[in-house]
Amino acid sequence: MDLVVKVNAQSNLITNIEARRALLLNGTWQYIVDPYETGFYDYRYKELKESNTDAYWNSDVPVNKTDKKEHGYTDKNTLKVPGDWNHQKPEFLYYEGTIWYKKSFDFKPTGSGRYFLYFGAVNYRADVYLNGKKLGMHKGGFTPFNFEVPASLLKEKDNFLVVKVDNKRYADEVPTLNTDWWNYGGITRDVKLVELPQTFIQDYVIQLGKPQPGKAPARNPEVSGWLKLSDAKPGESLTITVPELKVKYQVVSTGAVTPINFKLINPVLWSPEHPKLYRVVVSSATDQVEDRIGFRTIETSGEQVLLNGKPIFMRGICIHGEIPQEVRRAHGTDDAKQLLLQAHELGCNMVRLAHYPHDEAMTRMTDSLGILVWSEIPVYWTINFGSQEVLDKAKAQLNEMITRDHNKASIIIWSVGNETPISQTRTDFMHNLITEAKHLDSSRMISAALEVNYAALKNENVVDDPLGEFVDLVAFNEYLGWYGGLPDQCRTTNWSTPYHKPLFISETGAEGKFGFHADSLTRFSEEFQEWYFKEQVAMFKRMPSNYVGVAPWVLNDFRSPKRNNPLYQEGWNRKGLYDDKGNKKKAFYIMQAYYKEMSKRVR
Ligand code: GCB
Repeated sequence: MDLVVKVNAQSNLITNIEARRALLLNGTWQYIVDPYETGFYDYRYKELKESNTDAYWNSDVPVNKTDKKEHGYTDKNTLKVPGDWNHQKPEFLYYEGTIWYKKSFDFKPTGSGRYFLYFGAVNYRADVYLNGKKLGMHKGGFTPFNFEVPASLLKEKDNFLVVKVDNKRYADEVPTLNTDWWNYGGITRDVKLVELPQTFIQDYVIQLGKPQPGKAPARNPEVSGWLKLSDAKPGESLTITVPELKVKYQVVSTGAVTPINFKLINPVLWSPEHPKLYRVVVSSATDQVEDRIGFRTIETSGEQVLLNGKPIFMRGICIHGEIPQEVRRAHGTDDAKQLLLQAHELGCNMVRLAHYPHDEAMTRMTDSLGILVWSEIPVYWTINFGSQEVLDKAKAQLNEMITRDHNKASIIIWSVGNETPISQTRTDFMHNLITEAKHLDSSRMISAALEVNYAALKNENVVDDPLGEFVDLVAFNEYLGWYGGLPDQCRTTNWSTPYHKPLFISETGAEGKFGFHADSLTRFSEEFQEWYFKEQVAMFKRMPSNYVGVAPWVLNDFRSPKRNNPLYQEGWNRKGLYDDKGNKKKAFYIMQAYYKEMSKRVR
């Protein structure tokens, strides 16, 4: 067994925030729209001093009648949190810039605890201020972060919480300027004020270690991982119980991070057929936290993917974190349910959460429904691979994605990016991310969606991107018949990889507008898309024996400013198997039938 005692030293993210006592700060927030960032910079474009009364993080209420105030929060201007701003007001539909959010709240601390403001996600940059003091700044639109709030800063009445949210795109950010999805701005996930003891359980990994290569997990498999306290407390007694399995494991802490290692006696292993989750209770001298954790093993063995020691075939679908019916970012349980039920109807046992970490409600639900997950950071297309700073930003997001979800059994693949153009600089950058991902979590597969050069396509195509050497699963996006030639080209096309690893099709798709009917040669018709999938499925059936699954692009039509055909697109990417109203297109039934067949053949 390999012992996974790896933790990124800089990370202060608190895991399993759901289980913590917290004041939920969701709801109505007041806002000021500030395209020139007047509330942040003075007229010489220097950042305002913290105490400057013109700064929008400071009170908007004049003290004397002679005071000059040029900003103010009012109930005339409010936004709902969580939620992107674009869908909430017609004037914000295409807004990319800064909006200041403000929430007043009362809070009575209960004792001698520590307090943290936790944000599920803010797209893209968040500067957070409480009662005029800056708590911190975070970049990255899809991962959580928390800032400690000194207890002395909290008031019983009228705390003045301000978040400056800026979703402008920049070349040196992750993602970069160019993406094929809409850049929804705002506080898009939950906000909480969390109360914790002085020394608390900050993070833990309670997962099965890797099994002996190619072997089924032992009847009494070993949990190996670690437990991290907020402060180094060597000598403290730590306990993990799994009541249903009668496990009570005790260990003495060795510092901030303590390795753990114990056996489970004959557990029901987590799988799509039986997504068993166990109640797990973690305690230290001063803290206790509960979780629901599934135990399973995942590995590649030769050219196969083994779940609990048995080969699997992944019947996947790519999903954007968007509710197209309301043209907004998805968040929370209801949205997760809607998207996952759609995938379930298609016959999926796997989802690729593209192209960024989705709301935690999604991965909690995949855990309880038994749907395998590919989770990805938005290292997308042509980010600045030559920049150390950009690499650090990508690593920070990788770290946050993994820390949030490393106890979720459903997640089997961490992806470090999508369709990155081959060059030595790119390969070094991506290799670095893969190494980091393995360092953070050596129990899951690491992958990246590689791309295909359509100009160079032949009958025999080899997926030989040099990154193939470093990933566990060779995954590639192909759109043969949409971006290259016509769908009948699939008849003579074969795929392989020289890396002797499992091969996964991480995207394939064509546009079709629901309700537009024509002959199958007419692009954007449902019939064209249906033909495309018929030819693709016939090609899948000729894939080599290391073909382990496919995730078509994409579950639903989604908003993209790059899609400007005035008849068929109008700002929508129409590659959904469902349209933006939830209607199933003809192509849906082709994939559904294929998945039905595959579910009988391979488990
Ligand atoms: C891709 C990208 C995906 C796009 C899709 C398309 O290869 O990975 O983000 O939306 O193609 O529709 O072109």
